[in-house]
Amino acid sequence: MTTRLGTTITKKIMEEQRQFPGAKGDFSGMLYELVVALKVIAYEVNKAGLMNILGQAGTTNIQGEIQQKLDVFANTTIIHKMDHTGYLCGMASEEVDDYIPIPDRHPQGGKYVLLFDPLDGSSNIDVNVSIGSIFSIFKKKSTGPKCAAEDFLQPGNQMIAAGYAVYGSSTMFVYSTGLGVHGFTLDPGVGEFILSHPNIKSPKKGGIYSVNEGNRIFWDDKTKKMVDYFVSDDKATGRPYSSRYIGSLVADFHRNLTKGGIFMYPPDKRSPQGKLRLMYEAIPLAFIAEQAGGQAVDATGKRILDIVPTALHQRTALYIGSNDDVETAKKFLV
Ligand code: AHM
Ligand code: MG
Repeated sequence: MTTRLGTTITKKIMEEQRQFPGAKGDFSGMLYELVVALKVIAYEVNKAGLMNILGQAGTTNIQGEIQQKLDVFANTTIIHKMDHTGYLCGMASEEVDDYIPIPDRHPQGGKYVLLFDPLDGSSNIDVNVSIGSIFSIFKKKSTGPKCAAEDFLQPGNQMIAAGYAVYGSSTMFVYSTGLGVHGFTLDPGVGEFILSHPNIKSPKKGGIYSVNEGNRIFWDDKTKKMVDYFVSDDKATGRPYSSRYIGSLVADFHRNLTKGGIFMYPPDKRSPQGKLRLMYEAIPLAFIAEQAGGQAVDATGKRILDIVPTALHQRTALYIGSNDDVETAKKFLV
């Protein structure tokens, strides 16, 4: 009997490595280690209802939010899986106040920096709604074996890879190294991610808008007009759009990436800088969006990938998705 498993993630990572002349395999090794960490998290998320792991851990993170137990688990899993590989000089996590140093086991120090949101959409953990993990990878810029602040505070246009996992009706892993966007589905039988969505391209224009309309009373007029535009009636431009909002950025983004549409988290009176984090959420997803033919901008219409970060936990407004829909949003912003 012959079996055909399809393209595994390992094979795809190795294939892509060959596109980078001179690559020695460090990046591939690091990415594969990260994939293993995400599989461990997926496994834990999928049995969360069976374990005494749901509910709050009783601690708060730097943003003052209550951390869920699975947040803590996901954060620890990624740190412990990645800190001994020798590939990284440092990490930064949405759940950790400062940079995460790497133990002094490798005298040369690693040449990459990993930033991640270990479990995005944490308000959805307890209610069996899709959540995910988001990451981005930069090359170390500073000299010397240790990481410096400048290695973490790089604009998104310097990023070498980004991606996410969605723990939903199936577990998916989506990533880009700048050679298009590729999506894999976890085959739980063999425990391997199999290429299911090669070279994802987002529809140029979609029919979905995603925003938390419960915040409307806190929006400025620009935002109200923009959202009113998407819900007003005009057959020629495919309006009104459908509203879809899960409340897990990674899942909302993934749906809009494949179906077409726009996700918005505008600034409002309560979060004048926006709610989402530039380094852990906006930048990596902006990289994926652009690689799939879409766009991502902030409240001034500026390209997210061109924002030079000044703080690790900086927040930003975010308008992200299909090219034409973000172009429409920009008309209201600038
Ligand atoms: P988290 O990283 O703590 O889960 O917070 C970010 C989440 C995003 O996933 C989601 O888009 C947003 O917060 C939802 O916020 P709101 O509940 O204000 O609509
Ligand atoms: Mg998040």
